[in-house]
Amino acid sequence: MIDDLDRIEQQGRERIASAATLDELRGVEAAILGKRSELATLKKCLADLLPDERRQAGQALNAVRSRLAAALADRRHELEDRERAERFSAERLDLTELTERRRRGHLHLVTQTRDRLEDLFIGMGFTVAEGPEVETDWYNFEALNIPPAHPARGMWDTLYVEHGAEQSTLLRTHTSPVQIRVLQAQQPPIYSVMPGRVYRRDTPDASHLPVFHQIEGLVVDRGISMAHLAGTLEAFTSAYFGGSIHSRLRPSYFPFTEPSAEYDINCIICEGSGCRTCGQTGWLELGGCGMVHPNVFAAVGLDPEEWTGFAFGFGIDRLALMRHGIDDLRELFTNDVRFLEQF
Ligand code: 2NL
Repeated sequence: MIDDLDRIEQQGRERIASAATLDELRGVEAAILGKRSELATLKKCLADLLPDERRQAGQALNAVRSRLAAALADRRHELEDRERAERFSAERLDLTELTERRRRGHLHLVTQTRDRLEDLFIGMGFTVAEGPEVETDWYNFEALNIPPAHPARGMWDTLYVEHGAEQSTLLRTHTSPVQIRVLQAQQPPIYSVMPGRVYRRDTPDASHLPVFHQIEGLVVDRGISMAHLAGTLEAFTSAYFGGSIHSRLRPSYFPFTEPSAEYDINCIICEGSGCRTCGQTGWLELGGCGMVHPNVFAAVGLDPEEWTGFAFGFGIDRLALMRHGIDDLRELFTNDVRFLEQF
């Protein structure tokens, strides 16, 4: 009987070890410990033995039974761990892979630049205004003190739209008509910026495009002076380019401002010492500005004795080029993703 028990234990351990799944292990358990197992049969035979032998054999049988039960439990834990690990790895969703494979787009460099400019001016207390891109001659020129035969009309190569009387309708050459619309719609005080797309009849080259972007600013209040203009542009300059870049004004001419000035900043490449970008001058021209001309106030029915104001304007595309050291405007709108995705 002891020999039988040794064999039963040995075979039992082998069957336990070779069970590859929990299901198989349950089958093995029934076969070696169940009612129809060899152990159960042996147990029934105990009754035929003498009392001394019966006790000895009974103890040996129970010891084998409990060692096999322990081996079964160990194997069960092992298989449970393995099956859980397999289920987890089968159910795993790799979400990082999704974000890596899908290339995400982003806002165009010019849009980013425009958003940043708007944010800065909003931070300085300005509101943002927009208006139509197809305009009348009156809004684009006449209200801005540029009557039909004015020699300054040559400053803007205009694209006309076939609509109404000859040359009465055009693609706006600057965002100034939006300023006229704001002046008509609101009573001063006005502190607004007008960003947007503008059009000129130009052949594209490194520094000209027939479609480009401008932002203009307009302040109308009582007692506004050139000092407010210079201070506002200086505050904007250091906010946009950093505290080491400053601005200056140089006398110029625009029909809609008097006096008028060019707005320059320290060259952001050499910070003023002179380089190729600034033509050794240390300064970069950013745009124009001036005090709102009395004739512009008159065109919108404001009393130039009561109201004073300044205006400024500069190109958004050019600003984006300068900030990133790009040397050709056309790169911005060729729409080569390999170029655009850098910004
Ligand atoms: C430039 C120069 C400028 C203005 C725009 C303006 C608008 C009104 C009245 C007076 Cl309603 N002025 N705008 C004034 C001076 C310069 O832009 O170089 N832009 C790219």
